[in-house]
Amino acid sequence: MKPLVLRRLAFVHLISAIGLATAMLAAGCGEGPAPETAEPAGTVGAGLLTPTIAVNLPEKYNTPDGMALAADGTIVLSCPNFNDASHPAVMLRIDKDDQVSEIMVLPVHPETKHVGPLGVAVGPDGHLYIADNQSDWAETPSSRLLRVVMENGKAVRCETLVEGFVQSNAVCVHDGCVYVTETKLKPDATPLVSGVYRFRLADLDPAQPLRVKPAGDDPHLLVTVETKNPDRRVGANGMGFDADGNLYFCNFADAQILKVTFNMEGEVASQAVFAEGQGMTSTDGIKFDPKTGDIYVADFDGNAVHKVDGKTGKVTTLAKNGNTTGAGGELDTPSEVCLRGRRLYVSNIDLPFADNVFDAPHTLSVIELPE
Ligand SMILES: [Ca+2]
Ligand SMILES: [Ca+2]
Ligand SMILES: [Ca+2]
Repeated sequence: MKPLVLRRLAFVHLISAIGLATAMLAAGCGEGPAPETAEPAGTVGAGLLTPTIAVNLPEKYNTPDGMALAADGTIVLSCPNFNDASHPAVMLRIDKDDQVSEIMVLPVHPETKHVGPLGVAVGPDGHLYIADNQSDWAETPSSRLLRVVMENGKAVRCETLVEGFVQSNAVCVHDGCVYVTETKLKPDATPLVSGVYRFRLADLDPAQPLRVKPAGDDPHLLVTVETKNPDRRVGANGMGFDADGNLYFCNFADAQILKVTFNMEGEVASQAVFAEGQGMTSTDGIKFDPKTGDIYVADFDGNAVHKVDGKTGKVTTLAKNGNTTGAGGELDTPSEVCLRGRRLYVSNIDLPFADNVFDAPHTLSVIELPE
């Protein structure tokens, strides 16, 4: 195990590195619905809700991140354990009573000897599709898309489907395809350029993992986006689909959510900023509310959770607090959200970035939403 200080520096590097490279989307970015003002004020205040503890995680699950709701109502949770890597990275299950159990300790990358599960999606096949972020351990693009094959509720093996990402981050499975956000296409380019890949599931073969071409030259690259924030090299991050099949993804450091529409052939028809700022400091993980069509956003830098109106893009801050340990359910650098019924679960990844200190407890918070 590395000394604590070294490990913390490594995490800061990991987070600061969550960025991107060259762009094409710049044009699309400017074509969104014209904002009413330069930046309409979001809504905060009287409506603020108080998160409470959903799960106190043991030390061996010290870095919760990606979450996805499975068909049986359990929440699948990625736990890369960046904060204390003396414990292996693991996929967890949060049952309906908020009890935690292990799905699988993930096998490490054959060369880096590490594995960094971030975003996760549960496919219609019941298997888990996982972004393995290798960027802190590899000199060359080594991040991957993994699949944990599930049979009768049990993990039977972990496969590599795609390799060669710089920083794979979020995963969605939609309409026969798997989508992966790449937070950094060209590691040294300024401004940062990131994007979203799309792969047909039927084209992926674990016996011969697909290797994406570097630097944004791969034909599976669907869209790209530039990140203008000069102080934070973190681009494409959380991702989701609305009920009409439109794709939304986060541009983390510019505190944006972008919307991508498709034509009848499934080609990109438009790309535009759907929501930006309005109280959001960053946009990390997102989930749609199937009941209202609204989007919930984990705001890592803002230590907050927001709701974005799915029709207008107006932002309402649901919860926000200062720098904490996470005790009692207070937000502690939240990176992902997951809605189960009217309970909005929040992963507190607790990476030691800016003023935050990695500290016990290690938690999932929950925000009870109104009916
Ligand atoms: Ca994320
Ligand atoms: Ca904590
Ligand atoms: Ca903390």
